[in-house]
Amino acid sequence: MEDQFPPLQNDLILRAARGQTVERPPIWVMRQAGRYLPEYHEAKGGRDFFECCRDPEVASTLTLQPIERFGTLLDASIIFSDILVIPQAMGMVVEMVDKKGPHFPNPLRTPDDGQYAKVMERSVDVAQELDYVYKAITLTRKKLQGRVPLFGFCGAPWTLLCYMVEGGGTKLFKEIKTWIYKYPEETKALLQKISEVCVEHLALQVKAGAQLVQVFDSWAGELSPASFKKFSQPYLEYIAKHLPLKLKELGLERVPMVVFAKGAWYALDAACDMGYDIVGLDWLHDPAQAVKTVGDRPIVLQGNADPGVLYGSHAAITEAVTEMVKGFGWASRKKGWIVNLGHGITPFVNPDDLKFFFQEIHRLTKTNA
Ligand code: 1CP
Repeated sequence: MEDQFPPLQNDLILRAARGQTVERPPIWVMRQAGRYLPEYHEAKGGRDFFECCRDPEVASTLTLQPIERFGTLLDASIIFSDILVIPQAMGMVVEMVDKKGPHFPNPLRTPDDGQYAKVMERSVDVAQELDYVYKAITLTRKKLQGRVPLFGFCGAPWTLLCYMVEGGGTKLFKEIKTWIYKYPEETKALLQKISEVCVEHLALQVKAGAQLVQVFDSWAGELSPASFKKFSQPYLEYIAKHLPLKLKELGLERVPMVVFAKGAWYALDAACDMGYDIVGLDWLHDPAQAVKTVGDRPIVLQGNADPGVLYGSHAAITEAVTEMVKGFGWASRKKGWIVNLGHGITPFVNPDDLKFFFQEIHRLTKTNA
């Protein structure tokens, strides 16, 4: 499988992901392709968002944009797709409304509204439904010419269920809270079903050429510590346990797995034992404290600058980078850290300020070498 692709020239993130000592911390940024880049809007044109995801040529062009722009400052790419392709594969209609975000015309409202039974009973042919993602990955690997490794990803079951039940973004989480506190058993059945699709989707992304994978639990922080244990953690663990088994079944090597449970600061200790290699941190974590929590466990941390610092002055960016380099103990450890923001890069960031962030990481980790 791997021999069909050009040889890798920069394997820094793969070595760091294995916990090896490295010359500098690898860097990538969640949502590094997308709305803050003028070339994204240009390439997307008037096209619908999901139409872009479904066109491997367009999706690979968008994936490569940050790599073309930032060159050797970046150490990984992430396939241009969305977490909501899984609900689509499960038979739900999802539209992307310009400037508003995702919209499900028929969300899951109650266990007996017909839609629930339909989703539960449907057998999902992931390979067929999401074939365009795998085609985009294979094409992107070829176009990358081995410059950097490529991430595949999926949404975590909890986060996906939030969207499937709420019908889009929300501040209140009224519908999903109704589900977990009124219909916990039906909620768990759905989460299990979604988890199985996640495993299949990640495995097929690896088969297509993804070299690492990340599970985005963007709404983990909406759960209490007790409800996180019931409605998110078991399903994150299911994915971490079953993806390697599925890969083995397909005759494929295990790949490094990242879990990013945004807002679930209370679950950091648990996240280190969920079966993932890398634990993503949002910016609410103090890096030094997180390093302490990891202790002797073979876990690599990823993160975690406040994405908002990129709206600030260069002095503020330098200060944030300095604090991170110190907090993750880079000078003395030289391992265990993948640089990222604490969440996706936000619209309206000037790409030159992101470039400055990258340059400062390179400069300040070299100084300490
Ligand atoms: O470089 C990349 O990372 C691009 C690939 C990518 C990824 C990893 C996209 C493209 N989306 C995602 C993940 C994703 N999608 C997440 C998890 C990461 C996170 O928390 O930021 C989530 C929650 C979504 C759902 C989603 N898709 C939203 C959020 C809505 C809300 O509830 O706040 C939005 C706005 C989208 C659309 C989307 N997905 C990706 C892009 C570039 C866009 C913007 C589309 C556009 O307006 O042009």
